[in-house]
Order: sequence, then C-alpha cells, then structure tokens
Amino acid sequence: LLITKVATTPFKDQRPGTSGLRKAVPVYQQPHYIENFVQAILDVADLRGKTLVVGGDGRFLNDHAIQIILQMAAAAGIARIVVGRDGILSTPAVSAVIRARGAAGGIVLSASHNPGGPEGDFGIKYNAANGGPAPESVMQAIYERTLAIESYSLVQGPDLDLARLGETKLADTVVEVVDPVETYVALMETLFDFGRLKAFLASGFRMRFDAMSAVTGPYAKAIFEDRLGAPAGTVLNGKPLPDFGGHHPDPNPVHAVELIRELASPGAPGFGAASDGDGDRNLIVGNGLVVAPSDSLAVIAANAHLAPAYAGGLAGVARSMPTSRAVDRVAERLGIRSYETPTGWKFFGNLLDADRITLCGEESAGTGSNHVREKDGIWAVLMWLTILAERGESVGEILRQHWATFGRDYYARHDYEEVPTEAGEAVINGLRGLLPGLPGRKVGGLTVAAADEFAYTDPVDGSVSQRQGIRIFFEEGARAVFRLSGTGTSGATIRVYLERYEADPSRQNLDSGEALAAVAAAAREIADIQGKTGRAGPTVIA
Ligand code: VG1
Ligand code: CO
Repeated sequence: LLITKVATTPFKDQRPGTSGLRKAVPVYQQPHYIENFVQAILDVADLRGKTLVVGGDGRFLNDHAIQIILQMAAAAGIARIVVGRDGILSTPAVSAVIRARGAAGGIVLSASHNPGGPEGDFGIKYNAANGGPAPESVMQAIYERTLAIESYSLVQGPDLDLARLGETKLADTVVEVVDPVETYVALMETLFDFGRLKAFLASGFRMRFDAMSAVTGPYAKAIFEDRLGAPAGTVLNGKPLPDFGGHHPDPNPVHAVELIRELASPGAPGFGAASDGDGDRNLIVGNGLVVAPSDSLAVIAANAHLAPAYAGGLAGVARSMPTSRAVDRVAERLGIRSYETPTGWKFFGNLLDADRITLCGEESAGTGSNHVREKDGIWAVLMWLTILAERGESVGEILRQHWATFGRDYYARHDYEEVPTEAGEAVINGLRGLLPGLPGRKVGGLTVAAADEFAYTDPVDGSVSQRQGIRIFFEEGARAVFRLSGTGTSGATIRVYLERYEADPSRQNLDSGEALAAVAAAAREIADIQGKTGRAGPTVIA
C-alpha cells in the first residue's frame, strides 16, 4: 500500500459558511486547495474503517475533486466509499444513501444554485451519519484544522472509472459505484402513493418540471416520466451539464422565468416546478402565479396528512427565523409545536433526529421532512402533486383557501448583492447599536413593537448560536429581518426579509410589492442601507 504524503501550507479562507465551503472555481484550482480542505474533513471526522458516501451535482470540477477524494479517503483507511455513477448524487440523495447504508458521513460537491463552469462556483459540504449537514461545532473544528494543516495523504494511481456500476478496490478501500437514482426513488415510493399519482396523471392532469440542466434531471425523469407515466417532455432541461447551460440553476422567479411564462399561457399544464443545482430547493408554480416558499411550507404542513407517510399527523414543524410565520399559524391550529431556528439546514438536524418535528423549511425555497436530513426539491414536488390529486383543486385555489383559513403573510426578500464586506458589516453593526432605542419608534406609518438580535439555543443539545440576524417587529403585524448571506463568494450580500400579516380575505390578493411597500420603506430607513452602501435599492427581489 503506497501512501504518498504531500507537504502543504494552510489557506486562511477555508471557513465554511451556511452550507459548506463555497468558492469561485479559480480559488479551488489553486494547488492543494481541495486536498487541504478534504484532509481537514478526514482528520476531524475520523472515518477509518467506516463507510463514506460521495457525490455531487456534476458541475465543473466535480470529476476532478471526486478522484482526489477517493485517493485521500483510501489513504485515510476508509473501508468503503459509495459513489454515484459518473460522480452524480443530488444533495437529498446523498442524505438518503448515507441513511440507507448506515454510512458514517458523506461529502457533497456542489455550490447549489450558484452558476457553474470555469468561471462559476464550486463547493464542498460535509454531512454526518444522520445524513444532514454536520453541525456548527464540527464545521468549526474542520476550519480550525485547515489553519494548522501541514500535510495531506493520498493513494496515487490512475483515475477510477466511475461510469460503471459495481465494486473496485483502491488500496484496502472498496469503491462502490451505485446508481444515483435508485435508493432515492425507492424512498419516495415509501412516502407517496405512486399508484394514485400515476392515475391522476393518466386522467389528464399535466405538469412541467424544469431541472435547469442540473442534477435533478435523471431523478425527475425516473419519477415523473418513467414511474408516474407523465409524457416524455414533462421534464425540461433534464440533462445535467457542467455549466448548467450557462444559466443560474436557481429556481426563483428571475431564473425560472420561462417556466413561469409557459404556465401563464392559455391551455398550459396546471402545475409547474423546478429545482436547483444540487436538487435540494424547489419552486412551485400554478397558472399565472408563483407560490412563495414560506406559503408552500405552510400549505404542505396543513395538507401533509394526504400523503401516506404523514397520514398519522406531524410531531411538530420548524422554520428558519427569516421564513414567514405562516407555518406557525398552521401549527397552532394543529396543536403542534413550531420551532424557529437560524438559517441553514444543519439546525433542523437535531429536531428531526429527536422526533420533535416532522416537517421543516426555509424561505429560500427549501422544504423537507424527516425522510432525509436535507431539504428536498423533488420531495416537495411530490407533496404538491399529492395535494393537487387529493383535493382536485388548482394551485391558485389551494393557496387562496389557505389564506382565507389562516390569513396571508405577504412576503418578500430584498438582496443587496456584492456590497463591500465592510459596508455589509456596517449595516448590521449599525442596526445592533440601534436596537435598544427602536421600540416605540414610528417610521412611515408603522410603529416598532420590539427589536432584537436572534440567538438560538438548540433544545436538544443546548448548543448556542449567537448573532443570527436582526429582527424588527412592528405593531401592524409586520416584521423586517436583516442578515448577511453565508453562501456568497464575493463581497457581502445583505438580505432584508419583509413580511406583513393580512387576516382579511378581501385584502389577500394585493400585489406583494404593494402590500409590503410600507415595511420595505421602514426597513430601508431604519437600516440606512443607502447611506452605508450607496445602494438605492436591492439587486434582487425574491
Ligand atoms: C442561503 C439561504 C439559506 C439556505 C442556504 C443553503 O444561505 O438563505 O436559507 O439554507 O443558502 O441553500 P445564505 O447564508 O446565503 O442566506 V443551498 O440550496 O445553497 O444548499
Ligand atoms: Co441547493
């Protein structure tokens, strides 16, 4: 067994963010950059003699990074590496495979919805034995290890052929190439009534799924077209491409505009959906409308009992703090608990593991359940398809009825992208300083009721996460939240999350920009974003 030890020096910028280490491709192309971070993972996780799952969304560098990981994992004495054919596994599929195989962990190669290709982004995420993103304490330990690293080890050799299913050996390590779709599809079949959904599609109900040339293409074809019998062509952009065809694989109203336009045209299918680069996000579209992710979470919570796996009810639900409070209203009605966590899926892991919650989600188009420990785009689409089949109503009717029952939480996120890092920090620090004086302040017709900086104590392990965003509550049922993105790859992105509750059904069909104008103006004024960044308005409204 020939282990090569290579001397290296630390990179100072390998601190993982909201979702792993995400950097521009040229940063990852620096000699030793991938190896250093992978060695830090292997050192901290100690997977000797255990099973590791590896796969990615197929973006540029996916192939290259996987070969390095295999060689390093072999040198680290890992007993078995389960890798998706051609290096492909969606983020929720990695989670499913970790759990199905009793693996000790997994490495996911993706920068999610960020563009790919030589000028795009790349990322490495580490998941733990429960199938979910490793907790903050582990990621912090990995970061600290990157700062002290002096060498890494690998078993050198020719690239392994990952196109063929089956087992090969690399030194003492078994490398097992698996079908990337099989375990995931089998899991979906245990959660939903595929016979019922197939009959629904056979009855003439039509849908579109846009895979955005990213990882979900093969999963969506296997499920919607092959298993559920939707006609060929139901899945759009179904072939994963290393640069996603030059598009942002981001399922939002800006980047999924063609799908939204198609669904708005006469005679269009009644249901449209899309997923992101690594398959964990989802977009739900009806005829002429887009379902806000916070609303989607609430609708799913209110209707989950229609799917076999959730027919017995929900243990509880959770949402990230900036996600609208719509799901809380459903939880209250159902008599179950609703938890509020910091942004990022890793904070749902303990609640799911401890059976305190069954469903969870984020305003950033992430929804999921206890079936895996990641958000799951295709799962959300199957959930909506189930609701549509069982209720026999349109997406729009379901949404309007939901609002009539629970009230509507108008919602929007304003992003100020790529502002200088110091300016982004100045906005948050400025708000922090203002907090004590805010209650009672009147701004543009609204009155501040309370304001704080969100901190979270995990109810399961007691770990504390400070400084997770500034919250301003207004007496008029409105809220503004401010935080800095933890997934960007250049400068800072300020996220301003706006919401306002409307109980009156006659006022639930306003344009959300209009309904939120006062709270948007109040947020801008209080935070003085223009004064601190020079920006007159957001770059993206989601
Ligand atoms: C963003 C979203 C967050 C999500 C994260 C990873 O993080 O706001 O809700 O969990 O992306 O999603 P941030 O720190 O940039 O706001 V994904 O689909 O990129 O794995
Ligand atoms: Co993603």
